[in-house]
Amino acid sequence: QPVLVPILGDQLTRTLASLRGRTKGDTVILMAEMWDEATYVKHHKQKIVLIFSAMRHFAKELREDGWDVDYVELIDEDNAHSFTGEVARAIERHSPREVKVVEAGEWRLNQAIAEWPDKFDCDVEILPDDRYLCPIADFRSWAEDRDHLTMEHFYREMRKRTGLLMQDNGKPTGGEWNYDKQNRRPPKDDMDPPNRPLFEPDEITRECIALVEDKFADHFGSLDRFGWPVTRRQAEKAADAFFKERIEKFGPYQDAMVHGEDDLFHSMLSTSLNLGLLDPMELCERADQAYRDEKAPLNSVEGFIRQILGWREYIRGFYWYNMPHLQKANALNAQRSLPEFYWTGETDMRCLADCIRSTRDNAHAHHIQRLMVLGNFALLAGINPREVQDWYLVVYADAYEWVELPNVSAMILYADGGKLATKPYAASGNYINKMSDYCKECTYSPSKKTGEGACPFNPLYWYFMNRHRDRLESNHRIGRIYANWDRMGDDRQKEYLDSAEEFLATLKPSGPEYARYED
Ligand code: FAD
Ligand code: DLZ
Ligand code: SF4
Repeated sequence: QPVLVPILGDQLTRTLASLRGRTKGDTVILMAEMWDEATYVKHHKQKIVLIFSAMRHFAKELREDGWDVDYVELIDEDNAHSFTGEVARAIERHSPREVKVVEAGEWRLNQAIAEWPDKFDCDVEILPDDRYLCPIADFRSWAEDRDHLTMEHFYREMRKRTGLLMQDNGKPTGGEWNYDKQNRRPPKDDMDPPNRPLFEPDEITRECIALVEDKFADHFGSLDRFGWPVTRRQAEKAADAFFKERIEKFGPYQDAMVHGEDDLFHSMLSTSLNLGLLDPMELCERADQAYRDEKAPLNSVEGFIRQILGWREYIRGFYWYNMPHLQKANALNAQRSLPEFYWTGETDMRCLADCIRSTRDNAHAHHIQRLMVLGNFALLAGINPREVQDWYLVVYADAYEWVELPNVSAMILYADGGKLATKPYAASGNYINKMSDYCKECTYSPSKKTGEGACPFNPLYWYFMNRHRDRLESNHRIGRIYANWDRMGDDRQKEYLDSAEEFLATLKPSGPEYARYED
């Protein structure tokens, strides 16, 4: 009787805890393409192709290596289309003595897995996912006695724990923990960012593209530019290109945005990291080494390590610490429907239109686009968290609930009431104008504050601040701005509020059919 090892679509790592120490003759690996996973939201077409293709490549490599892989395709007749259903069928086929599974990345699936010991006759072992650098239990004990879960504090602990960018005397390399002040450069005309490598679809990927065009035709997104790494080898090439061509300017231009420039100096490695094709510690060590070899400046290397060792781990810990209530949190009582332009891209707001275009074409947008353009608009316009969550989970190829939900609910919408962010990331058109070239050719003007032709972010900003004055006035990081508001006087304030309401009245709501199938 073998051991059955089910592997999920984002667990494509050779050293996965459930595979470590196993012998080939004694193990059956189960992988399944499932309707439930492919449609719990209507994922971007590129995201489904990416996951199916990476799963098929991973299964092929394991087989070539001599492993027994039972791979269930989406179109297999008896496919049960759920994780529990597929494991139940595999138990009938293989009569294993034990099922060994690594916990899932999402709460909903982990709830299902927790029922397996009662459901199945054989033994079931559920292992922690140790591909992350901070175990969930460690985050919990760090978080338990704190009101504010400041990422910077968590990050410093992780630096000390891993020794990344640390001196022998226990001080941070270069004397500072954080070099963000050097990392806010606006875009320049001669930045000349190199393109990331796009990987030409091979036969397996082409089959997945045909499958997705056939079965998921009404899902959001274009497949024309599909070029994501689908194997570890390709992901390593993508990482090589980043360390060779882009890390130097990664830091300074991290928050810059340029119309039509979809990669800039970002690593574009999140899809590979989240699938398990790349290891977070290996990437951080490589960045640390690049600094020590004088191949990359400290502000870029520290910035990159902070994103992975700090933000990524912190976000995952935050997710498990706050589930399941994070899904329903709506501290600002935001109730407006998501505007339809988030799906169609049809808006005169040039910044939003470009971010949505990139999202549709690449299943990707940079962090600052997700945060300060798409997220800022959703926050200021008071879009309900449920629809914003669905949108982000659908549209990005790197989106899984453990990483999407805290970023959306707590980081951009302040829906958790401020546990993650010390103040809402709210900004007027000024910020976008400073950090991008979007405004130059926009129908709207960022310097016009109200009325015809004013950048909608300007009145929306004050509309938001006014609406949430009770909650925000006492916040030491943002409260001071109310003095500016009060100085404006009643007539000017009314112009702002009327302008915002007039704009909001023009928004066409989107139907739920974009994100979810009907029940
Ligand atoms: P880089 O800029 O090169 O950064 C390097 C790596 O750092 C990323 O690959 C990623 O693994 C990690 N990272 C950076 N910021 C974050 C963060 N806030 N949370 C977690 N990891 C981070 N990232 C996802 O992987 N999946 C998501 O579903 C997702 N949803 C987001 C939703 C919103 C509203 C926001 C504001 C951010 C979201 N992010 C998400 C974080 C970030 O935008 C992406 O990780 C990043 O844009 C991926 O591109 P990159 O690999 O070029 O990143
Ligand atoms: C996202 C996704 C999709 C689209 N399809 C599958 C699938 O068919 N089979 C599978 O094993 N996993 C898939 N996934 C990834 C899972 O949804 C993911 O493992 C969970 O969301 C946990 O992070
Ligand atoms: Fe966006 Fe306003 Fe600038 Fe237009 S003017 S691109 S809407 S920030």
